[in-house]
Amino acid sequence: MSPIKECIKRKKVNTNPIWIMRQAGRYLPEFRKIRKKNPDFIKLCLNKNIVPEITLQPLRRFDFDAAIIFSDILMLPYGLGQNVKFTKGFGPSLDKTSIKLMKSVNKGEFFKKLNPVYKSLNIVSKNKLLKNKDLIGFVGAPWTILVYMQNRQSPKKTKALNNFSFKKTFTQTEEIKVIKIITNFLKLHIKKQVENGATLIQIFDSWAELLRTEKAREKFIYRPNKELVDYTKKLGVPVICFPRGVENYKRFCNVAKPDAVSIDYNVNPKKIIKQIDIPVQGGLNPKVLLGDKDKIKKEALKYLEIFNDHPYIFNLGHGILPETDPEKVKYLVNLVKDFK
Ligand code: 1CP
Repeated sequence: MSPIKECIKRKKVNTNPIWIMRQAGRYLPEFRKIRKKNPDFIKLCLNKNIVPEITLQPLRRFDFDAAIIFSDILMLPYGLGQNVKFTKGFGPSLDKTSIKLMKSVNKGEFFKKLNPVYKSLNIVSKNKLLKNKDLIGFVGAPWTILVYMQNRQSPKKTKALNNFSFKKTFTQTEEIKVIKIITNFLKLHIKKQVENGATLIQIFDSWAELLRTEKAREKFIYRPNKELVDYTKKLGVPVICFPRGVENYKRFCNVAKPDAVSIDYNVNPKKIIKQIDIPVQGGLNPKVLLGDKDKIKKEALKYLEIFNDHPYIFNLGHGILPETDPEKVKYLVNLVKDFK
């Protein structure tokens, strides 16, 4: 059994398994070289000749316990007929969408558009480098996808301006309908990833923090995550949820019941360990990796020690920063592997 699965199943492990969110991205010079030659990001995600190699790049350097397929959560709006473009320094820009447009997309068309993603998973799943390691497939959670589909750009851009507001395309009643459509297509996307070799699914609810009341979180975060968690478990694959900034992680875990929960860097690890008993992943602030080795050691050991008697997958509290020196990643991986 892979180290991450052993940890999730609460088997005694000698060392903590480790992988890093966004591990296959912009901080690696070998990725930047490929990216330079492929200016269209969506096209790159759909290139089955290149994606398997990008997915494996971090494993060629570091002893991670998993690879994550090189793709994006915004492949879902793309599959639903909403074009997505990435501009340097700005991030994603999405075309307008409507319920009518979404409803006009059938399963067959959706699969056809995203087929290269599944093909890449299939290819990479057969690689020897993945022996006894997991291949992580992923989706954005329905709420986070809805935010991008409506706002049509990163909420980061509007956050500072007017206290987390974002552009609305849909009325409140429509929002619930759209969440249902999104959820159904997310299920298909999960199923296809699993059929093509994903051994673990992570659900990113990166914009959970935008919802400020329990009532709204119940409707848009807890229950939609639960629906995807139940669905993924039925496929026989473990599922990790990352409801970034959700505030009430306890309630989230009680309702959604993922196999493990990934915590963001604002979560107090000492407090969370008293509140939840499922396996925990992540937490370390990605900025720590920009500091010197002493600082990295101090901060990483803090998490390792707090979670010494709790099933714990080492990871960061959000994606690795593009300016991170790969040498620091190597240092962190060795530190985690040498602990205990
Ligand atoms: O190793 C990996 O994780 C690579 C695969 C991967 C994943 C899991 C990418 C490649 N993106 C994602 C997930 C993702 N994408 C999330 C959830 C994780 C998180 O919260 O960070 C989100 C919110 C996105 C949306 C997205 N795609 C953004 C963020 C925009 C914002 O609102 O801040 C950006 C910048 C992208 C583009 C992107 N996706 C992935 C890469 C390597 C890049 C950079 C593209 C480039 O080179 O310009």
